[in-house]
Amino acid sequence: MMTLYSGITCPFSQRCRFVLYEKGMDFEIKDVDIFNKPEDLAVMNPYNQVPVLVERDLILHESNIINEYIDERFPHPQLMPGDPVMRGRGRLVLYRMEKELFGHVKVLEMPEANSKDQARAREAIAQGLTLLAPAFAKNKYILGEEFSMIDVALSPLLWRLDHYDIKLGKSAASLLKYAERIFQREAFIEALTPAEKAMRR
Ligand SMILES: N[C@@H](CCC(=O)N[C@@H](CS)C(=O)NCC(=O)O)C(=O)O
Repeated sequence: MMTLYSGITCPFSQRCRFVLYEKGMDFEIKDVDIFNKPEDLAVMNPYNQVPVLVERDLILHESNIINEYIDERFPHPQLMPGDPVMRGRGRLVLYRMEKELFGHVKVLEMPEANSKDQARAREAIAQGLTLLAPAFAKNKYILGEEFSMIDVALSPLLWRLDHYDIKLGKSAASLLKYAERIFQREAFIEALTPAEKAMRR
């Protein structure tokens, strides 16, 4: 059985919980307090961070790497595109999402970050999401008509917009409608921790 070491408010851990619930197989989630980390976390992950996935003698860290492993190990429903061209495109979107959005999310997750850096991070995220928004006027999901791993990866940020105090203008309306579509998925709801549920009322 797979065990996921997961932070109860960690957006990266939420991605992995979401994929585990989409697959509907047996797994165990161990909640980790990131302000009081267990000693073995640094043994499992040299960066001493969650999420970490353990399955027998395999130990993985990095949310997108963990999610691709789960997707290949349990292929139904497949979340990375089956076609190599679309898979290549999907990986590129994931890479850019990490650089252009989640790099800033990390600043907002750091209690020690100063308010100037946090304001800059909010601004960069708002700009990045506003640029993404027009695509949802014609596409149901990020890669087109099919829900994929790329939607999984973005969703924890969309869930936290109010929590991070990020305001989007009217031009992002189609993105917010898309977000509601993701939030209604059964697996998304099941994967939320009580602390994450409290982020949106
Ligand atoms: N790139 C990593 C980021 C993981 C990450 O930043 N985890 C945070 C919690 S959200 C953490 O463990 N922070 C504790 C620390 O850095 O000491 C991933 O995608 O898994």
